[in-house]
Amino acid sequence: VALVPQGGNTGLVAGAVPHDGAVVVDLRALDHLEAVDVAAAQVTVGAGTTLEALQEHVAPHGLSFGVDLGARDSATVGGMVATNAGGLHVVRYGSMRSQVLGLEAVLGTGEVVAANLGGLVKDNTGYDLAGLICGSEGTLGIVTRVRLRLVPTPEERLVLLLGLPSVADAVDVLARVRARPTLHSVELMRAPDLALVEAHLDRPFPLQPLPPCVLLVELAGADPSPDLERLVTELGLPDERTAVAEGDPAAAGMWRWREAHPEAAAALGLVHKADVTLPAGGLAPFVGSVEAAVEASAPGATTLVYGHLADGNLHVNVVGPDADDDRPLDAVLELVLGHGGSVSAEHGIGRAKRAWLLRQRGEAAVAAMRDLKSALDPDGVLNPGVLLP
Ligand code: S2G
Ligand code: ZN
Repeated sequence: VALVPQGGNTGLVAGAVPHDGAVVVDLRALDHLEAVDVAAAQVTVGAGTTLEALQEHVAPHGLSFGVDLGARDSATVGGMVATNAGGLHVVRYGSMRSQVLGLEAVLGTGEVVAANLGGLVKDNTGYDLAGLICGSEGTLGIVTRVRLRLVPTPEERLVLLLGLPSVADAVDVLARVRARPTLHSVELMRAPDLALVEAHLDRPFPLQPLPPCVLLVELAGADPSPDLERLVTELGLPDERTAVAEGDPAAAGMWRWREAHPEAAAALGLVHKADVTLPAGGLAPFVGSVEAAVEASAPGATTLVYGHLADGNLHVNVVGPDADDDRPLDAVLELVLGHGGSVSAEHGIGRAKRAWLLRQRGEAAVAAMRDLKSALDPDGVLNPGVLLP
């Protein structure tokens, strides 16, 4: 019987949708939280633990989890491992694969495999099964427990908004921002999309008039203010083009502008989502041509472009085309491949992007993936129809 593992069901590429009589394996009951290993700054949790529950469990120990994302109240750790989730702090801590020290999973054969659940930071004994299962989207094994790396909670957070004339300017600023040791996030927003968010939140953005391009930069650590001052001085932006928030409540207020982008798109109608990566040199040209690429096949569509600029990861949200009209997103993904980018940065392949895997990875790599699949799931019961074309 085909099995479809599900955690919080917050996936964005139809990677956990049952078809043809498949049985959904709901993992949310596996939500136990083991004691935090403070000395090692690690913890083992059940796959069904929500990201929010994990964050609350480790916070009293002065520890945080390196991956954070908007769906934290329902996304589960197991699902985040299965999709190798990225989120808001990849530039500082990496994606889920960088937080996973070990895991337990049930393979398609029914075998229960434990890979370094003890969390040894160095265990160079054979293939990295945890790393392989991370990002396999439930097609090689069902994750049941995960051993995670934790990070010291930064004492102070500063969130800076930088109003810039263009995406090219924002990409130029990246090098200076990356140089700051307290850097935790760099998110791109654009004026037309911020105007939609202003309408959605029914309040004005802190920088007025809306700059063509805005970078949200989070600096966090023991004392991030020298980094902030140095960055603002180096950039030499006029005061009216910068805004700073200090401390959690004010920082959350600034983040609300970025996290409300998908909501503002959804408020307009059905959203066709592309989650893409561009090489640094391709970011500005891509943003400069993506709306025309959409317009060609979907006149009058609304296209939002925002995301994790330091990771080269942009979210393209298109509203307007019918649910079954893939032409606009196909045009976006062709443009991405034309720039040497990736058709999926952090959301995974699921069912939605399966047709693009061969284009992205090539015959030999996909053949190797099939070999791995047939070894670990010989009967093809794990999430059939997902990831592999
Ligand atoms: C983001 C998740 C939200 C979405 O905003 O960073 O990865 O719906 C996305 O695309
Ligand atoms: Zn994202």
